[in-house]
Amino acid sequence: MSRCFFALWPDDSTRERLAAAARGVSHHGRPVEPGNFHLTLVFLGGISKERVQELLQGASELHYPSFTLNLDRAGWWGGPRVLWLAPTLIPDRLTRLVNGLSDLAHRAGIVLDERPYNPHLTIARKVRDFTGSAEFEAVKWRAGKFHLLESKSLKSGVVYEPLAAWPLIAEGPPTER
Ligand code: 2AM
Repeated sequence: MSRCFFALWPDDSTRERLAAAARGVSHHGRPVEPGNFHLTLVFLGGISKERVQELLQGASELHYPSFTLNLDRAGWWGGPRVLWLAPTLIPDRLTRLVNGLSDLAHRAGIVLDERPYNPHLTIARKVRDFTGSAEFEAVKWRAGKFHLLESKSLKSGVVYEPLAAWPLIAEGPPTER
């Protein structure tokens, strides 16, 4: 079984800008390595090799348009104690992509988390409280691909390994927000 999820995986320059933004958010938690930064689209959990193959095939048949995310907001959830960056405005194209990938996962027989989708990029864990102190430049992230990632627990900690990537189709300017 592999622990997998679909995600947006930033390119190097976006990753650097995200790292700079994350440094502007004060906390006493455990920072996430910038090399691990990602935005989960659909969390799949532990799945078999056959399921992975099915998803690889299914995802290659999807066609969704690219979009830009503006990560302009820092926040904290007390339950899982994670600190994150998120977009105030959720592009309709992101929602459509997540719905398409969720349908694909359902068709492969994967039972998904039923909680509403809340796009966020975790920048620190084990954060006991957050004063809201954040001074950073919003990061515009042009999402031109999506990835299937595998989460691997190593002695040195968790790392995410991209298993495959698919392009999002470049289209004219969005008509929706
Ligand atoms: P998080 O950053 O808020 O922890 C890999 O674990 C990725 O999948 C993380 O981005 C994690 O979100 C997300 N995720 C979503 N649902 C999850 C779940 N039920 N268990 C673990 N991770 C989950």
